[in-house]
Amino acid sequence: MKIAAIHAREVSMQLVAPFETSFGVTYNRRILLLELNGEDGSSGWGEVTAGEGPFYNPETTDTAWIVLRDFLVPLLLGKTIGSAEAALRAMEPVRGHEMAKAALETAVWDALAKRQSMSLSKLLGGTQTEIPCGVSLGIHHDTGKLLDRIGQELAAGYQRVKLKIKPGRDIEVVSAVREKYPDIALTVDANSAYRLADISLLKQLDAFNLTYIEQPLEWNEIYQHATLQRQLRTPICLDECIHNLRDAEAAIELGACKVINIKLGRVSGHTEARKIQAYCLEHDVPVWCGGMLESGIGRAHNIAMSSLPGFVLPGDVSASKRYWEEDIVVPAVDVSAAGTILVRDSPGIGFDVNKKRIEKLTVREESWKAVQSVSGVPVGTI
Ligand code: OSB
Ligand code: MG
Repeated sequence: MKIAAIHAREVSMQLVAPFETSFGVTYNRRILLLELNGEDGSSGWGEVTAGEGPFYNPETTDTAWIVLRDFLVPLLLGKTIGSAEAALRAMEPVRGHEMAKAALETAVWDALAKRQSMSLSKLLGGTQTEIPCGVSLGIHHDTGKLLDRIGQELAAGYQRVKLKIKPGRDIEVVSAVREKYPDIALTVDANSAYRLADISLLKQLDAFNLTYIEQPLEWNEIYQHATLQRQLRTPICLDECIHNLRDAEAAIELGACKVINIKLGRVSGHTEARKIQAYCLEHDVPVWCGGMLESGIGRAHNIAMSSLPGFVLPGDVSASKRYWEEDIVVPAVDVSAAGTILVRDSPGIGFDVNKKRIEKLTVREESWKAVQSVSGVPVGTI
């Protein structure tokens, strides 16, 4: 496929409810969407999952825009690529900026799948037709309201509840939730809010039969997680620390975690995600798909990835209506009463992109086109 054009749009999407983590509160998402066009008429969609500020990882909506426009798009435009892996390789000169790369890499996958009239799940090698879903609940300052909210999510069918925690909103909150819901699958996510010196507090979490504790220590610190894991009964699940297969190998070999959260943006797309998934499957390490408050496009990519073998734990991929009044894909992502999402078998990401809705939400856009060629000779070289 020859990449003829890439169209970038920033959409502004208000969350139905604010989402609070240990690093801040999000009210409104600024999401970059990429539409990639092949010269043969094929097209694919990708989403930049970076936050508005550099607080989850170093990327932001704005850094992704600049890195895409000035460095990544020029590396792909006009190139003929046979696979998404080749697109990822072409972007290798740029260090980091995984979320910017992932938007392009996942758009290439969508386009390649659509070109073959094949679902993305099938092209990736997915084997599950339904994926298990959990919810990620932001920090609540009123524990009573949190308990009610959990009741609603469980009634909707969700199979696991993840609580965001931070110093001052941790042990007491988890204890109250465990008391009211003694048997549910429960996890916590600290988003790097603790340090090894907090070990006595973190050890108290062992009392609550949590499936795992997600990313307790620094975002780029694998070694200290190994030190911590040796002193905890509860498995550690790494999120922020894992950017590629090498990080996953290091973490597992060091004993820094027993579970891995795979996020497409954080690992630069499906190619690297699959490598991590295959490695974890071989080493009996359960994985699950994390979320970044995505629009329907990112969510659709997450669903396809979650259909791969080894995604055995419920992910953070949940229904569109938990985030948006109206999503940008049709149909909206829906969760069954059993707490599952059906994997789509229509071509590519399997959802229709609602361009009218996107246009309404767009706050800036830019197109980049490959230099036209005349009888196969690039204009620039004539
Ligand atoms: O750590 O998993 C995380 C949201 C924003 C940034 C980081 C994280 C999250 C979530 C929400 O937990 C997952 C979702 O519902 O999309
Ligand atoms: Mg997390």
